[in-house]
Amino acid sequence: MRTQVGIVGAGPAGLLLSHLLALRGIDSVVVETRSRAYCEARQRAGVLEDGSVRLLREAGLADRLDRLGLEHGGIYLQFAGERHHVDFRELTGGRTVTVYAQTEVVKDLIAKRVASGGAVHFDVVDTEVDHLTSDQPVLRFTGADGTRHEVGCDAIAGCDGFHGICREAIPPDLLTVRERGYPFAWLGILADVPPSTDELIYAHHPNGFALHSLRSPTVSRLYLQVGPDESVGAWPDDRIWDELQCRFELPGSGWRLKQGPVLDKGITPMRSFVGAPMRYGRLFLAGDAAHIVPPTGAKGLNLAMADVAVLAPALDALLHGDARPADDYSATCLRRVWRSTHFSWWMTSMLHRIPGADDMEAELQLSQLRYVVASRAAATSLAENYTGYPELPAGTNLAR
Ligand code: RFL
Ligand code: PHB
Repeated sequence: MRTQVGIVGAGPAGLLLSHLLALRGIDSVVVETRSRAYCEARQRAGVLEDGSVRLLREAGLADRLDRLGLEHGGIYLQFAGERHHVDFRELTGGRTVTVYAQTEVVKDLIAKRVASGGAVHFDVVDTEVDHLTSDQPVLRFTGADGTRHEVGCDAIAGCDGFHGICREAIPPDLLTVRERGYPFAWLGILADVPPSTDELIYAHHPNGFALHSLRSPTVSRLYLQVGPDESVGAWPDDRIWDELQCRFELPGSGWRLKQGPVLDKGITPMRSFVGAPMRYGRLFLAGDAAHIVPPTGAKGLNLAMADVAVLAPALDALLHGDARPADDYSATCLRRVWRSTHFSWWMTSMLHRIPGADDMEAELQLSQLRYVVASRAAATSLAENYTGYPELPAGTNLAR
């Protein structure tokens, strides 16, 4: 087998890259260890920045997004028993975000790849990448029918997430890692109940952080800060709802969280991680394979999409004899990655109960929250970061 670009991983990064390359007439093969059904059902992110929505529209991927996505002009920050609105539209001159689940983005991408005859191999095992410093790197995998394949490529994209094999193919002395763990995790549920809010609520509470997000007019997505080593078994539905009611309570307002059947439940650890450079020879890392952020700023999916928006034109140029954009790929992406890493760390530190924190730290946290909702400058900074960074290049020009 031969292809121009071998892509490891059929998450948002790998699938979108494959599509952006196809728009440029570049051939790719995507390999994925999980089944198609698993990839389409995995509950993860839910918020798209302005720039991500524009990219999907320009790439012809927004039919369902334009019908089903929920445009939000702000968020609520709740603390000390009060709920405050941060108005993104007003603060940023009209910028918004769109609530559209990662499951739907992935479904749209897979449907498009399959409809246009793109090669996506699900249920593969034993993926290997080799000869990465030559100009003919090799991708090997065993397909669902047990056949071993070897694919000669011009370049390989490692879009295989945080636990994939591609980052580990870079010699450790050539990869600089910066990382931070957090002493808590998120318990997330999907509930068959209409949202109790028109926009996301980020709640700071003495018991810990809570987030009310949504998936559709009839389905809600809710999160609770829990201990780093807790198991889902310790959280029966009643306990989850009681804790959510407590953390979102607004005394005297009459507001109450609507409850319904829990459709999905999972625990996500929190970590910041940046591996650099995002390239080794003809191997290019994109998305979670290179960097992860805690979900408090809703940045993970958006960063994955921004990376491949830079990578597609860079690979196009490389394949046509111009190495410069590929040489700049890592540095270009890392500027956005570090901005999002800082913002996610800042949101996480401001909103969670930090185990072991003393009264001094608790007061500093509350002071920061009061400042964000009282100062136009501080609120604008949050709004600008949350909605995205038009000033940082993401290579959204799809034309060659
Ligand atoms: P993905 O989505 O992890 O996709 C990588 C794909 O690679 C496959 N793979 C392999 N395929 C072939 N051979 C191998 N050896 C392979 N090893 C792995 C995997 O099966 C997978 O299908 O990475 P990508 O495309 O970079 O996309 C990134 C986003 O998925 C991620 O940043 C966000 O979802 C992060 N994230 C969240 N972000 C938010 O903004 N809000 C959230 O609420 C949120 N929740 C989450 C999350 C990430 C989670 N992970 C990674 C544990 C919840 C979870 C559970
Ligand atoms: C989600 O809808 O899953 C979501 C929204 C905002 C976040 C994290 C997750 O900050």
